[in-house]
Parts: sequence; structure tokens; C-alpha cells
Amino acid sequence: SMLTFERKYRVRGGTLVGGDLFDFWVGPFWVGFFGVTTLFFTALGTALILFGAAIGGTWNIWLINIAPPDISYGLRLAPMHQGGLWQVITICAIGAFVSWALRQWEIARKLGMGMHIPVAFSVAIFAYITLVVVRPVLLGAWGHGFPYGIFSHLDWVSNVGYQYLHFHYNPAHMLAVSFFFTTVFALSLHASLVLAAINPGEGETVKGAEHENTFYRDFIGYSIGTLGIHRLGLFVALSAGFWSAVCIVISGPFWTRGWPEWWTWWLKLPIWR
Ligand code: BCL
Ligand code: UQ2
Repeated sequence: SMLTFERKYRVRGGTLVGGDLFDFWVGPFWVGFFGVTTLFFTALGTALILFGAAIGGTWNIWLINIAPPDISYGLRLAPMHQGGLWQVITICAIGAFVSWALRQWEIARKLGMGMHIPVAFSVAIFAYITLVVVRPVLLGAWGHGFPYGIFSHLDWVSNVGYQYLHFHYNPAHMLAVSFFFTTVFALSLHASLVLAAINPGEGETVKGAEHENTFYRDFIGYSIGTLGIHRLGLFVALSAGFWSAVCIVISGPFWTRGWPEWWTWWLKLPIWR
């Protein structure tokens, strides 16, 4: 069944591809051309992951692993059992993620909204593509992509981290981590403030934006505002994803030694040299 306001928004148009052809709903879901392509890539990719698990020798969920080709294959296509499966799954993953972003774009157009949602999701896709395409291409082998598996991808992160001796010294990693922590801090401030406003004590009325502003002005002399907190949240969250992509793409293609060594320029500043 439909909520009372839903029918009003079931309007024609806004599609980027296919005109009216896929402009319909299945239950609560709008389909669209990119709904079809999302479904296609997701179904094929999931089937290939199941196939990879079936030939992988274990059904232990923690140990299932679909590895990229050996470095010796360079940037060529590898045989299916030697990493080719990883390559096709990667194509399906990118196809599904990009289809999903374009579907968000079409729905935002249909409803006359801003493009903030597809833009935000694109930053996550950008980080993923940096890991499995951009950095492997810059390093000359698909074998530099990360393996698809729970423990195996953790091992990859640890190994690649220690390859640069101490990844915490990677300046872009520092920025990414700081932005992730700032994001959760800002979200906890926002969530607690909103819940405090709408959960008044016994006999009190529900509070709104003026109370929220007043709380922070009384408390720290500054309130960023109800719109401002969402702008700040989007900025710090997107920055976290952006600097994550930067921190891994510079590890290898730009800097091949340990990250602690990168800081010698700082240690050699004339102030304290
Ligand atoms: Mg580190 C990366 C934090 C210690 C080595 N590290 C990261 C970053 C993040 C981070 C900044 C990963 C997030 C990311 O890329 O998001 N590291 C972090 C922290 C510590 C830390 C907080 C800590 O100590 C407290 N790291 C260390 C130690 C090293 C180390 C010192 C190991 C010894 N770190 C590395 C290496 C890497 C990181 C190596 C990276 O490669 C990684 C990085 O920056 O990668 C870019 C970006 C988000 C994504 C990539 C997700 C994309 C999602 C896609 C688009 C959609 C998925 C849909 C999904 C399949 C659908 C599911 C459907 C549902 C089931 C319904
Ligand atoms: C705020 C405001 C909100 C909020 C929050 C604040 C009324 C409902 C959380 C307070 C936020 C500040 C002071 C910024 C903190 C800065 C960083 C970098 C974490 O003023 O307006 O709206 O949710």
C-alpha cells in the first residue's frame, strides 16, 4: 500500500536514458533504466562471488576469498581461476555502484531536488575505484587490487600498511582518519541535540531550532545552525572519503619508502635543524 503523500510524487519524467520506457514502479521501487542495469550487475556479480566461493575450498564465511591475479599478469586479463573471476567481479561491482549513483541522479531530477545524494555516493565510489583500478593501473598490475574476502581484505590492509613501515605517518591517512573522527563527533552532537529537543521532561513541550541554537550559544558562545550542521556533516564525511582515496593512491605511485621517512622535510626545517 501507499502512504498518503506517495501518489502525489509518482510523476512522469526526469529520466536520463530510455525516456518513458523504464519510467515505472514495482511496488514501492521506481525502476528506470539504471534500476535494470543495477539489478543486472548485482545479480551477475553476486552469482560470480558464489561461484568463486564454491571453487575456493571453503564455505567458512570468514575465510572465503576471491583474489586478484598474480602481479606477473600485469594489466592483462587473467584466466578465470587465476584472478579473472576477481576482474569480472570488479567490473560488475563498478557497474552496479555507478548504476546506483545514476539511479539516484534520475530520482533527484524526477523530484526536482539537488544532486547532493548522488554526489555524496560518488565520493565512496571514487574511493573504491581508486583502490581497485587507479592504483593498480599506476603500479602496472591488477594484482595490487585488494582481495574480496573478510579476513583476506584485512590481511591486505595490514600488509600494505606495513609495506610503508608505519601507515599512521601517511599525511593523507592522518587527514582521512581525522575527518572520520570529526564526522562521528559532529553526528553525535547533532543526534544528541535533536533527541534532547524532542524528548522534553515530563510536562514540558517539545523544543525546536531556537532552543537548539540557544543551548549551543549558552554553552560555547556559538551555534552553527540547523542547516549549517548538515552542511558541516556532509563536508567532513566527503572529506574523509576523499582523503582516504588520496592516502592509498600516493602509497606506491608517489612514495615508495616508509611513511615516517617522508617527514624528514619537517624535521629538517631551519627553525629547529
Ligand atoms: Mg588505515 C585505509 C582508517 C590504521 C593501513 N584507513 C583507511 C581508510 C580509513 C582508515 C581512513 C579506510 C576508509 C575508506 O577508505 O573509506 N586506519 C584507519 C584508522 C586507523 C587505521 C581509523 C587506526 O589505527 C585507528 N591503517 C591503519 C594501520 C595500517 C593502515 C596503521 C595497517 C597496519 N589504512 C591502511 C591501508 C588503507 C587504509 C593500506 C587503505 O587502503 C584504506 C583507504 O584509504 O582506502 C581508500 C572509503 C570507502 C570505501 C572504499 C567504501 C566504498 C563503498 C562502495 C562504493 C559501496 C559498497 C556497497 C556494498 C557492497 C553494498 C552492500 C549492500 C548492503 C549489504 C545492503
Ligand atoms: C548546532 C545546531 C544543530 C546541531 C549542532 C549544533 C542549532 C540542530 C550539533 C552545534 C555544532 C557546532 C557548534 C559545530 C561543531 C563543530 C565541529 C567541527 C564538530 O549549532 O544548530 O542543529 O545539531
